[in-house]
Amino acid sequence: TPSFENLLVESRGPVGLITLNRPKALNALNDALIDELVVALGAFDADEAIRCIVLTGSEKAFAAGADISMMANFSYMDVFKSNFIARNWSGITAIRKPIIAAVAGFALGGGCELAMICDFIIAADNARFGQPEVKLGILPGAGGTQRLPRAVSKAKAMDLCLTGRMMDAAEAERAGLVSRVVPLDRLLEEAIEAATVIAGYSLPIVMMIKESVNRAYETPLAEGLIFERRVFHSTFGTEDQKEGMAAFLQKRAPEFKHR
Ligand code: CO8
Repeated sequence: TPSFENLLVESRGPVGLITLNRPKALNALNDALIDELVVALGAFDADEAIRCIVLTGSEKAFAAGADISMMANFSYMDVFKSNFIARNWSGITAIRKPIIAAVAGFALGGGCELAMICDFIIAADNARFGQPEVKLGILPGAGGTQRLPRAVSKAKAMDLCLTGRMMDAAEAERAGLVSRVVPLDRLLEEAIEAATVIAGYSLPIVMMIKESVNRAYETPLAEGLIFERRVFHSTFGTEDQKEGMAAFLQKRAPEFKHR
């Protein structure tokens, strides 16, 4: 396994666990961290023993955004030429196995955007989400103005992006940004339990579900429904469909072959 400067990487059975680890800067994001994250995610994606991934930060911060000390003196040419932010983020969306974000503390700016790029978010009760870029004289640059309105509503997204205020875990759950809120001391356990449930299913089926739900964001409904039906039909060509249904009828637990 490669060693990382900004991440801790370990496996918990079939679950790959990645912890953002720049504690001095509240896990502020820089290109080096995202580069490492793409490598670590790619390694889990390629590892047959891993079937689901959990991405987390510290108790105080999932990530407090892009590193402001790094950005402060950037010029337009600096950010244009280096394709600042977007350069390496597409490596995250290329991952085919599910990624659960387990968010405690601050998820601000790029940190909120990173959580939203994951497949779903489980939040600790101390989590706080926001897009405070407006306060710095910039706007969100890694999907905040695009993924947030799709995840919540135009009203909530405008409110957060324009005022720069933070929303707490309860508000984030009401708004639909997070799938569940759990006590801080249960966060990692709960995320790993959810990932372990997912890891118990057929991996190709799980990847088809991820791919199909993601189509909902990228295609009109009619196209998405056609995509879903094609993939749905294809599941009947898998051994795992035979096994899943046989196990149900025989009142036993399924033993999926493709995991
Ligand atoms: N960048 C660099 N350093 C940071 C950042 C950051 N985003 N956030 C916190 N830190 C540092 C602080 O400077 C401080 O360092 P030091 O101890 O050396 O003074 C340390 O972390 C602890 O922070 P605080 O003392 O401020 O802790 P508090 O508990 O008082 O406050 C807050 C916590 C509210 C999170 C506060 O630190 C804060 O407001 N941080 C900035 C949040 C912010 O504006 N984030 C958005 C950044 S812009 C952005 O993300 C652009 C998005 C584009 C995507 C790019 C992804 C690569």
